[in-house]
Amino acid sequence: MNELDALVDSARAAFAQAATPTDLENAKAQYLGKSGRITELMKGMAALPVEEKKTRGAAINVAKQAIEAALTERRQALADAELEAQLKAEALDVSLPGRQRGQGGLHPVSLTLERIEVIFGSQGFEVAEGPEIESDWFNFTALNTPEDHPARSMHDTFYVEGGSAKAPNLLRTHTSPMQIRHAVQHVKRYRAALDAGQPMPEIRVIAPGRTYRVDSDATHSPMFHQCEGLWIGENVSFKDLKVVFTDFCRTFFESDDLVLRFRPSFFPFTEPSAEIDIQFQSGPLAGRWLEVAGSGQVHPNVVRNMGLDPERFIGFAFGMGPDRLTMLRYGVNDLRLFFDGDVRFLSQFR
Ligand code: 2NL
Repeated sequence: MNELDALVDSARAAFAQAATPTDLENAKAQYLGKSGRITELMKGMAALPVEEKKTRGAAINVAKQAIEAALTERRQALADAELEAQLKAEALDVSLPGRQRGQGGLHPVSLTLERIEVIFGSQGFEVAEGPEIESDWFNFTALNTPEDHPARSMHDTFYVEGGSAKAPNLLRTHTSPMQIRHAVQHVKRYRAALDAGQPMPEIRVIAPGRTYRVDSDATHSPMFHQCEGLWIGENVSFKDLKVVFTDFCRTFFESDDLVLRFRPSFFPFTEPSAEIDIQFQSGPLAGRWLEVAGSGQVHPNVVRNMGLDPERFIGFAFGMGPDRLTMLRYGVNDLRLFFDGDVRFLSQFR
């Protein structure tokens, strides 16, 4: 093997040995650099006669080009290896299970409130929502509750700061005050027509929401939900209440196999008053009478407090507990589960 071929071989070997781009550039300097082997050979030609210069120069050039080709090839190989290593290090395992995003859902009582709103909505009832901190007037007095009624005592009602002795602020004990507010607004709107003896559109409203009483055990929570209903017109009777409420129960519980019973009762705001019980004729709850609502014909004093003449306007009202309806519908046996905020319980209603 001649000297130049040996030089090319040694350059290839040196490039192959270089493990990094830096090593490779150092190896290149030994052959192609300013004082590298090829450069030295070129300088060595100066003393040669012209004819020899030609052939010698051409041969050195061939060797130089071979070394440059080897360098380019090794550069590419190192770059490929580097890219390969980088891709491997940053590889994503697309077969790994994704990180789970917690899926939310409505609270079971919210689901019940939505159902109630949709069902009564389809019967022409508006939905009225309003303050949870109420005045004594809207919560008790307007509803014909006597000054000495036990519900007004500190043992039953949460009173809050900011009111006066005459008009204390309290946490509403039912949603009826919202119905009074709604009725007063409605009557205001049609005052002129009423005074002219013209008809007024009926008041048909439900008031769902949070309510508060001083009470806490397995079946009572200091915060609970209520949904009241009110229907006032010139020709509204107990029969209408029975039709509306029967339809509500059958739709809510998704069963026509259910009967209603009106049991005489007492509330300050209605006269006469009745508890509404239902009985399933089949299914897991069959045979037991279940109390689902209180109701009655709105007391004349309450009609008057709405700004209406009780000789002309009459109607009925009812109040029910969405928490209890939710327990019945899903078979939940402890009310406190609704308010503990335990996701293991709540996620079952998603
Ligand atoms: C019950 C009892 C009831 C009412 C609520 C009412 C509202 C107005 C006028 C007259 Cl604005 N009455 N509400 C009437 C009877 C019973 O609820 O046991 N609720 C769970």
